[in-house]
Amino acid sequence: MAKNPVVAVVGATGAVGREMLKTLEQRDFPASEVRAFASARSAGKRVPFKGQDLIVEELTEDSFKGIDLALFSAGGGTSKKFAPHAVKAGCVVVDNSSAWRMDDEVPLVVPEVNPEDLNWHKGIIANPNCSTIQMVVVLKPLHDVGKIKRVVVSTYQAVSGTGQKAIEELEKQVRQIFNMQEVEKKVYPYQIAFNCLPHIDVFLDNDYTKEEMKMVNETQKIMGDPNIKVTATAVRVPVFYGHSESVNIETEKKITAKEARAILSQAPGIKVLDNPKENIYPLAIFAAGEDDTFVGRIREDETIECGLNMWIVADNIRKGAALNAVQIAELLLIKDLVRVQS
Ligand code: 25A
Ligand code: L14
Repeated sequence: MAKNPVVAVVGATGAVGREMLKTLEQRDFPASEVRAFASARSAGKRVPFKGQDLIVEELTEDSFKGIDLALFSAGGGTSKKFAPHAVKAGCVVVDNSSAWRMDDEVPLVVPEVNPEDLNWHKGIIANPNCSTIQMVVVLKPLHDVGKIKRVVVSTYQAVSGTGQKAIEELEKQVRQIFNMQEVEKKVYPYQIAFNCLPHIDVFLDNDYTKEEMKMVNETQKIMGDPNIKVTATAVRVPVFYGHSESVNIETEKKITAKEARAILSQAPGIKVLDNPKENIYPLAIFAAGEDDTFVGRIREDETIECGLNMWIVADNIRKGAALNAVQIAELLLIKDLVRVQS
């Protein structure tokens, strides 16, 4: 039996980093030690882990000595700069930022969809974008049966995706509005309270946002099929936790709504909540804090021969980020793909 790895959480003071620590604890991840890193700003702060506090250390190029496995969620810049140093020190990196996702040398993994891609990792494994993760968990079992040709998705994304400061902004704006004060905007270009913003991440030359193009490119890479056409509209809504998505798919072979419900109820990581007569359908308030991806409102698209509509909801900080990263780490250990150094 191999020894347990020393694990680092990089960005441990952030919304995702804290959830990573919580998830490692809840799943009793077999670490011999867990260490917390963030920027100099947070060094010396405490973050809770297993009933105690970890003292946050400043991340430097030399931090990775003696660390076997690092979970990064400190933004793309930090990942670009520090992940190569981690790999040089013999550490395996599971990276939650967008920095390495489309790199041909880096597997992009959702454990329910493409666990086999972990086998060719060269030190870095990328964790996909939150909106993409919950969508592919549902698309994969349907693709296996009916071969998906095209996906049209609109997202309704929670503010927690942007981090703690955005959670605070929504809270504050709601209070300001009820007190008839002027609304302060720091994180988003417009008021998010009682509003919807068709704008997530930066705009690109093709007038799509980067978030929308992540859904296109990452879906093809994870599903291992460049022929799946995806078009996306990503929208920020005034919800704290849980992304919702309206997803329309066109398949080669017809799948009825009834068949889709049966296929999805057998699939890993999915809970079907679909009983319209009883008002049962997925909601962000049900998904918050849960591990499963919820799917419902499954209907045949009556405008085409082989099409389905559905509503997919998951906790963006858990399955969309921290949980998926920890599941990847668990699989790396099971597959013996981490070298435990001491
Ligand atoms: O580039 P990307 O990939 O698009 O990612 C951008 C951001 O999106 C989040 C994550 O934010 C990331 O920073 N994110 C990424 N993937 C996500 C996903 N799938 C995702 N969110 C949801 N789903 P976050 O808030 O979760 O985490 C930020 C953490 O990163 C630490 N960090 C930043 N730079 C670092 C670093 N750690 C090491 N080295 C660096 N160079 C950051 O720690 C946090 O833990 P921190 O010490 O910088 O900040 C701790 C606290 O300080 C406050 N604060 C933040 N910025 C400032 C500030 N205070 C003063 N001035 C500031 N400029 C915050 O309150 C924070 O809690
Ligand atoms: O992982 O909601 O690429 O603002 C970047 C922005 C995740 C969420 C990523 C947001 C994200 C995000």
